Amino acid sequence: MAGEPQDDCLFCKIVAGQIPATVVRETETTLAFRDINPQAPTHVLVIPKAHHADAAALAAADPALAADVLRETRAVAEDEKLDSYRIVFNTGSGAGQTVFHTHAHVLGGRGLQWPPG
Ligand code: DGP
Repeated sequence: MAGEPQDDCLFCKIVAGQIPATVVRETETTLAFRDINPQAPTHVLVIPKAHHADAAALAAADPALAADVLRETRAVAEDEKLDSYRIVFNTGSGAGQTVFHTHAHVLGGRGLQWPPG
């Protein structure tokens, strides 16, 4: 069911403390932690604690929670003193999504090219 923890979800396990992560911020509804395979000097993932498979599912099921995630991306950028940064929600396997628990990538600390690959 939307929002319920999933036994086979990596990020639900991080939320539950069953898998370690380098947490940089936490709110009642969100968690932010460093990506295990950073693509930039700052690469932080911001997730809702509740399980929603991707950004589209989150936006449909709980727009207020989607706003919480977006607010936290800004807080991460401030904490990391980034003036320019990119927020990415890979949505669907064709777009590179590999973990099906919504996450915003916050990438910064280097020049970023456009278009992305
Ligand atoms: P995506 O490809 O958009 O679904 O991004 C998934 C990201 O999750 C990818 O950049 C690597 C990261 N990741 C995968 N497993 C772990 C993990 O166990 N810990 C952390 N911190 N990050 C992970």
